Amino acid sequence: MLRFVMVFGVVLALGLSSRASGGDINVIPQPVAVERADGAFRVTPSTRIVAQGAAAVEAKKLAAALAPAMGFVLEPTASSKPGERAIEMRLDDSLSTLGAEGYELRVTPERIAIVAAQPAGLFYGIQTLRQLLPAAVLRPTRVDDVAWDVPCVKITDHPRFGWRGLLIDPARHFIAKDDVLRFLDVMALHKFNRLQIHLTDNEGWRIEIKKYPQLTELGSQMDWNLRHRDGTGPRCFGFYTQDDIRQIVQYAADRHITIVPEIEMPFHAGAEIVAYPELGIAPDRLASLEPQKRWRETSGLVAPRPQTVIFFQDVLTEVMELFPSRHIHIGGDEANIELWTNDPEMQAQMKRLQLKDAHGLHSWFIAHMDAFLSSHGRRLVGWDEILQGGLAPGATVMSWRGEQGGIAAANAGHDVVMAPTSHTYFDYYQGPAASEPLAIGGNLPLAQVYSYDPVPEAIAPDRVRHVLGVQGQLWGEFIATPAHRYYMAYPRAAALAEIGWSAKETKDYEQFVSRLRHHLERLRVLGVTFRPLD
Ligand code: TNX
Repeated sequence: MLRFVMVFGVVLALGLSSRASGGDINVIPQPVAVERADGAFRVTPSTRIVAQGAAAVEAKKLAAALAPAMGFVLEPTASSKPGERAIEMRLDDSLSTLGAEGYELRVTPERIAIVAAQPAGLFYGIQTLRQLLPAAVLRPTRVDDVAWDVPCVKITDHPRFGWRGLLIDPARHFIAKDDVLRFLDVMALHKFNRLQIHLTDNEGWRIEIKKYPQLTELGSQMDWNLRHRDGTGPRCFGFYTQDDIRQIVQYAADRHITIVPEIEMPFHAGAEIVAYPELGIAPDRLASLEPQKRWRETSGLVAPRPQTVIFFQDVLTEVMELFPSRHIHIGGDEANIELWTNDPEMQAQMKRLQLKDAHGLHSWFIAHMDAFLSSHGRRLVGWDEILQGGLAPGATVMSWRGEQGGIAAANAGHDVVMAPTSHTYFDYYQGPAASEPLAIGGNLPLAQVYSYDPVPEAIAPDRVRHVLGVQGQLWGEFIATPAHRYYMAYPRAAALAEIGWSAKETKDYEQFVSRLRHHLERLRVLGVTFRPLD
């Protein structure tokens, strides 16, 4: 058999005859450097996990990840005896050259060593180790008759980008807390580190805000049932209590994932207009309507008068208490601002503030949120419409209507996250519409996701560092169940994970698909209802 040495994804067939045992290496996302050697380390009930201090916290996660399928718990210990077969996990400053998320993983027949500068790196080393083991290790129940062999290898790895995200949308169809937690588990295996949760939209307000109880009392109970307008579909209402949120945030943090909350404003705000009509345009008329009818009257656009600014800042105050994320997303997209242009009260306000037009008013409103978040040590993120009428100084732009917004913002010295519909909208079809479940539209096959490079050439070389990373969107208008969500997400999210993590030089679609065939077995074992390959 040939001996393969892979460095930067270049496979060098050395032509040395040797026996490689312990299975192939099919890790997703592709690690930066993989050097394969002969032999394997066998995990048995007598294997020790050795770790101290902060490394021991990660070591417990490894033990917990292996226990269900293996049927034994490898209790971490502080030290091992010489010669004892052990999985060693260690923090080492000298690996800070690999960044906060990088790690080194060495496997020999006697020892596995995962070493990193930071706990996150150890965690990603664990995720790689899980993928080096037989896929059955991911089964939630005990599997007998499997040799838990890890092929001998040296892996040096670190991510290309610091923002590797997905978005879920419980506003359109509510997502039960436990389903969010399962979703995070699968993300962690792919080394994602951001989950944006679209918590508010016309169809529902999904987060308890103590100061404004009607947001959830009224605003979370609207069963729009977008997918089944005849009312036969699954119910789509509900909300997260503040305790639910704390639990989700902690569960994510344990997996080195930051939850980025999104509170939509000033458009996509129908749920808050239902709950508090005084936020809307022509509020007296809105108040006289039945709550459910209110948002359609203003298509979900609030009137950004000073009291409205205070309302959203109050909401953000509670949001900041719950979410440690440095980035707080305020939406900002698709505002039908003609409604302001045509409204006498808003016309008067624009005049008073000496604003040229409704774009100026949009910017004025967003700038207030930016200043507010900045004064609390946070950063505002918004969809690329926040560029119109002038970008607030501290804002990060999420570029969704193509790449232009991201290019303009990065070249102007703002941070950006690339999330263009063309490559990252996982609510779009992934094959011929006739043979796919009903989707919002579009066409985004796996190969197209994989082809994406989040750094467009039009970004000046000295501005490239402003590209924080990349994010895939699972908008929820047509996604009502976990099974369907996984179908839309995977395997496209596996391709996205590789775009966000792996070195550009290693990208090779054929080789990705060949690894993916093994990876799909892992997803199957995990119960992820992915879309099969063509
Ligand atoms: C546009 S992307 C939206 C979402 C929809 C999505 C459907 C963005 C910032 N706004 O509200 O769910 O299209 O693909």
